[in-house]
Amino acid sequence: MPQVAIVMGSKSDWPTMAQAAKMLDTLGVSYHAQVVSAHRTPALLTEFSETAADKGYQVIIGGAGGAAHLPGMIAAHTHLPVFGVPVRSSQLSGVDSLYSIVQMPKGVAVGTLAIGEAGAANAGLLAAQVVALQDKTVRDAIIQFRQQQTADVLAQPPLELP
Ligand code: RP5
Repeated sequence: MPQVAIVMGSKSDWPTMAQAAKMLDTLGVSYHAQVVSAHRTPALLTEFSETAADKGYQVIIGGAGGAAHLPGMIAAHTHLPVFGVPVRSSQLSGVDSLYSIVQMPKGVAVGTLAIGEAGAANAGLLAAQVVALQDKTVRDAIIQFRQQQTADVLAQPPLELP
């Protein structure tokens, strides 16, 4: 069974949420990605969330835009850690998504990431860091990724005027 579930409110969220999948690929973490909508498929959301732990998922990443209730409603149905990604919306640029995800009531937690692709990539990274607590191969991959990222910055040539 995959270690991480990536769910999103609509297929239109996939270009953003694919950044989470790419990060998990980079770090050698297995995942399953699917559309689960809090509003359009509420019964599926309940079934998915309530069975996620028994299926073996360790972390759930939920991405949604606009009235982005998906991560919070998943968190309401499972004890697994849930990371929420606010997807950039066409009307309000994702600030609506951010506010919808971040303001959880005390007692039900969602770890909220930044709006858009950076948030999705970091959700993948955070999910891998959770998996790495029990998985030495993933831990080594994260350490290697961070070292390479640092080396790439330090190897950049001096800046010149544009
Ligand atoms: C949300 O509504 C989805 O997460 C998506 O970000 C947004 C728009 O969905 P579509 O109309 O593109 O399917 O539920």
